[in-house]
Amino acid sequence: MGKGELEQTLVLIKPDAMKNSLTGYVLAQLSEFHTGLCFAGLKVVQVTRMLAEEHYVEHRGKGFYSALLDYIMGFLHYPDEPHRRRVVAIVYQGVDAVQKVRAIAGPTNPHVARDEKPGCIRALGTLVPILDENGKEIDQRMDNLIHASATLEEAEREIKLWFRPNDIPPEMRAYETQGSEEHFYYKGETVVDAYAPGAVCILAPGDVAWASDLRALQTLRQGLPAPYSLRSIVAKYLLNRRVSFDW
Ligand code: 3AN
Repeated sequence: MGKGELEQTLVLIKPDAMKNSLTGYVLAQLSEFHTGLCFAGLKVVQVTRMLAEEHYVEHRGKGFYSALLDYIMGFLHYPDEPHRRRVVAIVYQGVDAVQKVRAIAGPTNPHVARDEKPGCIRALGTLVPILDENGKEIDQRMDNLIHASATLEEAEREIKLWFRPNDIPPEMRAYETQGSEEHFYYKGETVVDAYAPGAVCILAPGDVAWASDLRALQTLRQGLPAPYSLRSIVAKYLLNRRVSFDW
């Protein structure tokens, strides 16, 4: 899909929006009536550390990175209610989906959003100081209610990071898929083809995968470098699974 044509984009309704009961408001702002966009996929996700780290990989090492992970994992808005730590992840589809959603979301910084684009979703967000161990402010966290893919390339990376093909109806999948003919297990930061204690089955014969994931898994299993990290591929397969590993 080229620019301006039928596109897909990822939206996350983040824990601050959930906590303030703004889910319905966000969905209404992005409704097909207002935007011409429609759902291709939608799910409730308890965000693992692995997924958070992969989603925000470009911010690794920045002063606000650790707070950003805690924020998207829901620790900051639901410190005592682990069962409420979740986000709503949505794939929207339509003409110019990336730019349409970015425009309605507004600027990243909620204060800038209020100044420059009153009425946008992020104008309802807030800034929270990040303090060091002595209570000195070292950075700011931006609680800006929703995530929206910034570019078409980012949208593809992010949709493949959060969604398996089977989360999206076949007719609405934007990226090449392929059936797996083998087992792939995740074990201790590696991918293997046979079960061993502690291994988690990622793909089995007959399962449908993103073709780019399958190619990367085959390469990684041989111990060769792949264009995508193993964690960026397996994170979505570990979502919402009640198992005893700390992902
Ligand atoms: P956007 O979400 O507008 O695409 P990104 O991708 O640059 O912006 O940043 C992702 C998230 O990281 C933002 N939503 C915000 O919560 C946080 N963030 C980005 N830049 C900063 C910053 N300079 N200070 C604090 N938090 C930031």
